[in-house]
Amino acid sequence: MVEHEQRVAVLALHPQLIALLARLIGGAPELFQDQALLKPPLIGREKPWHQDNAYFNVPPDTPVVGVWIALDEATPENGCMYVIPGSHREGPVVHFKRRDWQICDTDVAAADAWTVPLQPGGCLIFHGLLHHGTPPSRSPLRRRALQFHYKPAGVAQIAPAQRLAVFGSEGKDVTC
Ligand SMILES: O=C(O)CCC(=O)C(=O)O
Repeated sequence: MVEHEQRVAVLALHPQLIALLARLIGGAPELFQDQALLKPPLIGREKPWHQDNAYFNVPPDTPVVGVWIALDEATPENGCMYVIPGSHREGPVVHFKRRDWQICDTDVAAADAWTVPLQPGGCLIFHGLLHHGTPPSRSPLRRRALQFHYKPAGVAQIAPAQRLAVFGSEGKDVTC
């Protein structure tokens, strides 16, 4: 979107945001993914608990930062973010192909979860290893969001097999 829509580029590359991200990342941030996340009314699907780094071919402990911006009011009813504060400090955890590419439900400290309701324009900034997800929506209110992901500029790429050796469950004698 950033390459095609100036209004998105203005947000994703805003100098104040980039300065904040540089402090969090400890170096120059590089935008590498932008997404529109649409949870429709009444039928919006769950995004189960996961760590974003499980999806990215960068060294698993890379300080990737996600920026999730609500475009509509986001509430527990229409599928706002749920996070487990501090869970990024546990490092990478095994993901399973279940309802999605996700952390096993029984491996998540769900009792420690915080909901993150946001007004339109409100923003959640979070580490790529944070355990997070969104519930299904049965609300009549749609929930739209933008999400940008940044990594340290110049960070090495890894092969998918290297990523799965850490985040994948195969060969680890673990069940879900
Ligand atoms: O917006 C959502 O419903 C889920 C977003 C998310 O956690 C992700 O894309 O990694």
